[in-house]
Amino acid sequence: MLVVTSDDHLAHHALELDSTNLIPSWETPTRVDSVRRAIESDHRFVDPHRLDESLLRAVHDADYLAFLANVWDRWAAEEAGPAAMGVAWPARRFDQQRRPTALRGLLGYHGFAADCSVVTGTWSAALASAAIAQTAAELVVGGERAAFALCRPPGHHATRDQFGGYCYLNNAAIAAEVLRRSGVERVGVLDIDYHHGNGTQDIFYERDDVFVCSIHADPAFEFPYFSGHAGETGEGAGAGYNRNEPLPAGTELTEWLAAADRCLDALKAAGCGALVVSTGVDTFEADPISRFLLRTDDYPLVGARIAAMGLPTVFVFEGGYAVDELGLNVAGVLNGFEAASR
Ligand code: Q9C
Ligand code: ZN
Repeated sequence: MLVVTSDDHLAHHALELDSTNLIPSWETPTRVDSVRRAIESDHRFVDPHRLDESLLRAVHDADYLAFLANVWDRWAAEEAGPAAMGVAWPARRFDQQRRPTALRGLLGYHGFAADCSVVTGTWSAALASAAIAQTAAELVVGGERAAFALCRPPGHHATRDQFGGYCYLNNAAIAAEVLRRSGVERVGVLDIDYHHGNGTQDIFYERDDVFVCSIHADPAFEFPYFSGHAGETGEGAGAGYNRNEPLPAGTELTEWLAAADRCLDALKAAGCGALVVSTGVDTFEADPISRFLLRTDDYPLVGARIAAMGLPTVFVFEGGYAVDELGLNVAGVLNGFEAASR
């Protein structure tokens, strides 16, 4: 399969508030190396195309994009310290609409979690990551059966106007938008990351042309805590075009695949003409921040299930933090997909 990647992510390594410690984020630059090494002999690598900024404006608000483009420079001028982080968020009964002018206020307005900060290389890395997802989708539009966007930072937690969960720009949403513009009338997003893809859900919640399905840890016990319940099924024109499969801690392959099959059946019944797979492998049993129990040998079966849809497919890299095994697990998904596609 064609793999799109670049080194433009290397200057992005954020800090996160982990329990009561400020630590280097689990979402590290070494994650891409792990995957690259595991897949370079079996797949062909290509460079990203130039970013089409109209795609960013299609899935994110203009004031959010302006905030992201400027926040680091403003932080460096006004504050000290290696990472720009929020300290207060517009919680219940606060004014959700009014945008503050202070930098600290904007960090809360445009963010939703203290696991995620902005550092000097964040914006350029996020733009490069988006360009990689765009390119993988363009390759599929050009006739490839599938392509893999090996990008970071990840994207599926980023909403129309908020960063969080290590995500700034929603790469999967950008890929879906490319497929829509190519004439695919309904695009399916299958989010297999361990965490709920709240950002992708948010972006497409009121649309029926992109059907978002996510299989994830129940938000009752896991991040992002406030999104991802089974009752969230879309609104307005999007009613019926969002599906969540929250699962308990300790979930193993059999239960996970049953949930995936419910998603794939729903995407098929809705007539989706192409698929974006938010490919997180933090479902792995040894993932340091997660509580599912998938094994390395399980991932080819995951890929095969996706291949059975018979749809043009864009894989977009998301989470996965067991860096040593990360590459093998991603390779399993891609190789399982290809073996079942032949
Ligand atoms: N200190 C993705 O997998 N919470 N994001 C971390 C550990 C947030 C994960 C808690 C996890 C976000 C793309
Ligand atoms: Zn995740």
